[in-house]
Amino acid sequence: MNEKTDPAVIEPIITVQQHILQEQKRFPGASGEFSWLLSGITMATKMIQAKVRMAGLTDILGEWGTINVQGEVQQNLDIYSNEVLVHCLKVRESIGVLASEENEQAILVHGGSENANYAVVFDPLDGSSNIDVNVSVGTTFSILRRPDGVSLDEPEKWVLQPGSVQIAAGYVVYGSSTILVYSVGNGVHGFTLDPSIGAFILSHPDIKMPEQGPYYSVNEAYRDSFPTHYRNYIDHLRNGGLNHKYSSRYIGSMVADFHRTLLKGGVFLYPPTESNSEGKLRLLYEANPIAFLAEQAGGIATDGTRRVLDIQPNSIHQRTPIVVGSQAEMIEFERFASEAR
Ligand code: AHM
Ligand code: MG
Repeated sequence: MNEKTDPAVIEPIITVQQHILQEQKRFPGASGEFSWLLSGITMATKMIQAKVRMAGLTDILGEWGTINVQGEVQQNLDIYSNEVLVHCLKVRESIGVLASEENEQAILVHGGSENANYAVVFDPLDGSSNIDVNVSVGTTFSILRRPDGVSLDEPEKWVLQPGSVQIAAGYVVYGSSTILVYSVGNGVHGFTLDPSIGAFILSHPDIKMPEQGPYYSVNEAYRDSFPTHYRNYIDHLRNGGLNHKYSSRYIGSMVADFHRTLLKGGVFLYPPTESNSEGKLRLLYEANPIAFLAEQAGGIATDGTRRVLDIQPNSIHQRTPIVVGSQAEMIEFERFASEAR
C-alpha cells in the first residue's frame, strides 16, 4: 500500500524575495530598498517569460507586428522586454538611472529624489535571434551604486564604472524552465520559476563552478580570424592537452551558453576577430554580469589580457572580448595568452 503523505506537512521552500531580504542584511542601511529594487527585476522577468512562452502562438495567430485592438502596433519581444523592465524599475524610488542595450543613452529616472542611489544596466532579451526557433534566450542585469560626488543629472557617470564595483548582478534564462541566477557578492544562487505559483524558488543554492569541465563553447565559424593563440588553445583542448578531449557546445545565446558553463564547467569564449577587435559582447550588461557571477562561483573571466571586472568603461555600449570559465581551462588559457605576449 502506498504511504500517504500528511497534507498538513508543507515542504520548506525559499523564494527569491525571502533570499534577497536575507542577503540585504549585508548592506547596512539598505532597509528594504534593495529587495524592492530586485523585486522589480523579478516582476519584469516573469512578464517577459510569459511573452516568450507565447512567442510561437502569437506568430501563428498573426498578431506579431500588427495593429492590436487599441490601435497600437504590437511590439517585437526585444522592445517589449525593454519596456517591461523600464516600466517595472522606474517606479522603484531607489533607482536613479537605467541603461539598456535597447536605449542609446542612459535614462534618468526619479531625477529629483535624493533616495535614488542605484543604477541598473541590462540587456532585456539577449540572444533574441533564437526566439523563432525555440532556443533559450535570457535577460542580464548589473546593479551599481551612484558614485560619490556624482550628481543626479550625470546619468552616464553612474554606469561607467568597472564591473568590480557591481553590488549585484545576474541573469534569467528562459529555457526548458525559467531560472534566475544572481549574486550580491556572497556566492551565486539559482531560483527556478514555479509557474503554478508564480514564484522563483531556490533550486541551486551556492553554485560552484566545477574545477574543470567537459566543454568549450565558441562560434567556430570565425575560427580562421581568431588570434593564433586562441586557435592553438582550442586545438589543445580538442586534442586532449588538458587531460581529456573536449567536446563543444555553442547555442549562440550567451546567457544559455554561460549557464551551462557555470553548472557543468568548461570555458565560453567570444574572442576578438580580424573584423571585430573587441569581439561582439557588450561590457556593461553582458560581460560584467557573467564575469561577476563566474568569479563568485570560483571561476575566472578575462578579456584575453586582463580581468574583465577591472576594465574601466568609456561608453555604455562598449564591447569586449571575453574568455570565462573554470579554473583549469582559464589557467591554461592564460598560459597560451602569456606565451603570445
Ligand atoms: P544580442 O544581444 O544582439 O542578442 O547579441 C548577443 C548574442 C549573444 O547572446 C551570443 O553569445 C552572441 O550574440 C552570438 O553571436 P554570434 O552569432 O556571432 O556567435
Ligand atoms: Mg545581448
